[in-house]
Amino acid sequence: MSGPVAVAPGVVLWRERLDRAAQAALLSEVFARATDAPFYRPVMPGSGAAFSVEETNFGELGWLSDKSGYRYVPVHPQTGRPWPTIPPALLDLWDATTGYRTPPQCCLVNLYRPGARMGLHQDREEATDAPVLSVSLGDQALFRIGGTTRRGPTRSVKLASGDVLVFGGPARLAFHGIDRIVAGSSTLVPGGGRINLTLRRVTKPE
Ligand code: MD6
Ligand code: FE
Repeated sequence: MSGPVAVAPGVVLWRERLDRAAQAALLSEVFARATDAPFYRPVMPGSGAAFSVEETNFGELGWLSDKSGYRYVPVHPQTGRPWPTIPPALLDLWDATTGYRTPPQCCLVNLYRPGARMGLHQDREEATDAPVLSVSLGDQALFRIGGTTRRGPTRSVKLASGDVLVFGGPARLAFHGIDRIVAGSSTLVPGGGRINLTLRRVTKPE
């Protein structure tokens, strides 16, 4: 683990914050929960076009995109069951890196098989000033971040397995996305690909 790097105002990156053993332990916690809350392919509001990433969630609220919009929901859209709990190691990481006064309510899990990507977007369905904490596992990804308008300059940073990013302050509403995955750059995820976990506070703390 090296010291944090400031990627942009409000964006702090710890490369390899999780070592290989911690990555493997977290990955098995993720896949164990995904047997109860299977990955599904969300669709875009309006058009109904399928995402190239697959998703599931942990925590009291899960982020969902479907034909009627983006929102947080308490149950899995296919099973109707509550989402599994957030892995304790992630709650510890939230405390250690964000220092935010209350725990996260959502862990959105994105699964990128080779070829999957995520277009530039803002995360703005959360009614709070809390940062978002992002953990990368598996294949490297090219992460692009810009400003708070869709146009304008962007910069790219490679995210590798074990990297942890805190996204807050002036960057909280910055556009960002994943241009591509470097297939075969890691052996961590069985079948290949990348998992990204983002921890979010959704509602304002009391
Ligand atoms: C990804 N990450 O790394 C996608 N969102 O696969 C995000 O969309 C993201 O890394 C909010 C804050 C941090 C992020
Ligand atoms: Fe995002």
